[in-house]
Amino acid sequence: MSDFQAWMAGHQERVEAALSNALPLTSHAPTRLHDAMRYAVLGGGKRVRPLLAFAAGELTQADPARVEQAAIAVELIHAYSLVHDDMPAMDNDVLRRGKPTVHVEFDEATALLVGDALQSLAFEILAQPGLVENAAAQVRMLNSLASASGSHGMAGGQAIDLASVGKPLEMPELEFMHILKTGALIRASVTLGALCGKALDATAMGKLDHYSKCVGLAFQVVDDVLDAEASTATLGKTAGKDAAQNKPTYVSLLGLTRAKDLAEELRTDAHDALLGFGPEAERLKQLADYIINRDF
Ligand code: GRG
Repeated sequence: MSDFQAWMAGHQERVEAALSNALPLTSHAPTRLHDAMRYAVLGGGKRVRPLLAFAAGELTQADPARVEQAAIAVELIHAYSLVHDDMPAMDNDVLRRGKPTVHVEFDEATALLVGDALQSLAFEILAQPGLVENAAAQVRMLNSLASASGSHGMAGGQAIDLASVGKPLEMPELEFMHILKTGALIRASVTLGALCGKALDATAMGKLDHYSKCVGLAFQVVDDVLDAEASTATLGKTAGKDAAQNKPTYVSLLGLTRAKDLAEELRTDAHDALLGFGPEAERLKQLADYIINRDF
């Protein structure tokens, strides 16, 4: 196992334990809702967003205990979005992270409430008094996660996505949709992790933000490539859905080869954005590589 793989595995384990600790116990009422919340969040997922938060926290020498809380807040928002996205009114899927989706395993009303409750829990965690020493930085973190999740971020991107099924989208529109739907939360993961530590000046923050924009787009390009190339068993979610639903994607617009080239270009841009930083940016570079080279 490489040093990076060990770092990743260690942090994934840490995230799992922190999430388990933060989630309500199944023995507490309402037990069915709590059971479904734990089902939705625990025991699956690559935890890419928390890993990005930890890597950004290393850049600003943040206390990992603080980053951990920011990291799980972002993951809870991500988990809520997957639960709602899988519901019949949206993507209508039955498989997620290798197991039945929440509305299939429980029911639709429970799935709606799971998403609602996970979102509230994320903000409860991020609003903990004293999470970071600088109260103004904590308010920035709350603001950043709220705007990344809302209509100018993930929820807005999802609205554009739903409205575009079966319609031909041009590249700028596709890019705008993904900057909001997938990119905003990835960007917030990096910002939140960095804000847990020493303040960066505006130039450094701008470079870090450019890195996260590149990684966010690359993540989506690779997601489209995997949907076209990988199997359902490998992905743990239904493969080939984009083509089946006639959805505009990077693959449908560019073809597989150019989509892969684009992911490579974005990887180079992400690395270049970090050139001014020292060895403390190494994990962010490695994560960009992982996001582009992943096979699920
Ligand atoms: C319902 C408000 C609302 C938003 C849903 C995230 C999202 C928006 C929809 C998910 C659909 C999708 C396949 C988006 C593409 C990129 C993406 C977010 C993939 C899933 O994220 P991973 O690969 O999943 O990080 P794991 O399971 O590893 O956490």
